[in-house]
Amino acid sequence: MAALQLQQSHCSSVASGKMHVNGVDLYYEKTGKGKQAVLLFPGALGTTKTDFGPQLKSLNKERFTVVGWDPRGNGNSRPPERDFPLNFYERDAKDAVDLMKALGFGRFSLLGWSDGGISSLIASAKYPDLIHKTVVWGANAYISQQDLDCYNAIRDVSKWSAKMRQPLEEVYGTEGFPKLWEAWIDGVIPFAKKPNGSVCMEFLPLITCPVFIIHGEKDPVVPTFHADYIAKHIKGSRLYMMPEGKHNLHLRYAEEFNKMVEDFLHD
Ligand code: TYC
Repeated sequence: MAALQLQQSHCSSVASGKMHVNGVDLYYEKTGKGKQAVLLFPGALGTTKTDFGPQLKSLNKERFTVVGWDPRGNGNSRPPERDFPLNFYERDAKDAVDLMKALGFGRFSLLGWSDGGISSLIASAKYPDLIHKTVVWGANAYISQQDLDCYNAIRDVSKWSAKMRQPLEEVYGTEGFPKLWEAWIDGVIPFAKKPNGSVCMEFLPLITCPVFIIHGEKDPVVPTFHADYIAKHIKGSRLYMMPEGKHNLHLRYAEEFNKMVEDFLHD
């Protein structure tokens, strides 16, 4: 019993560190000792801590080695200051795979939320030899007028609920967070001027690995037509619309989410 407890506490322990990748020091956390490696890809401004508590805690540690990371400019991967050039999704995608390579993983799966979902899809298209399977939720494929309206409606973070705002205020400060959020909004709006307003449309038909798309039917910030579009343009992908899910469905319905993801990665 004592030995088992020791082993359990050992395999649920989280190691953290920084890796020098593509000219920046990227922060990561690693847990589990399973054969399958999985990278958790946070949303806009997100960090492994703000976005993935229940996944780091409860994904099966025997089957998976789970890595969370803070993309460059986010959370503990500062400096540099976060910026949003038109290639930022592709830059994050490359940083993610190069971090996993630097950590010694030859092949791994991606779990990407929202902006992290977009970059995960791009990584899946660009680095097919490295990506085993991909799960995305709350991701958008392009920017329509409806999306633009939404960006402008949530630009002012003082109108957000405290629950949404506080975790990011803790990371970036009550003055820093609104500025960085505006920078993100100003960074994504120009995608609307690209052909079809594409954020990742052209990458979808290039993806060959198995992809599971999850979307909350009640997601107030990313309309469900994005999930339909993504599913339709990735050959053989699987789509699940979670009836009660909103944008943060993996936090609110963590147990159901984790189970679905584990089953998909296992198949
Ligand atoms: N993509 C954002 C994220 O990564 C979420 C978001 C989507 C915010 C659409 C606003 O209009 C929006 N968390």
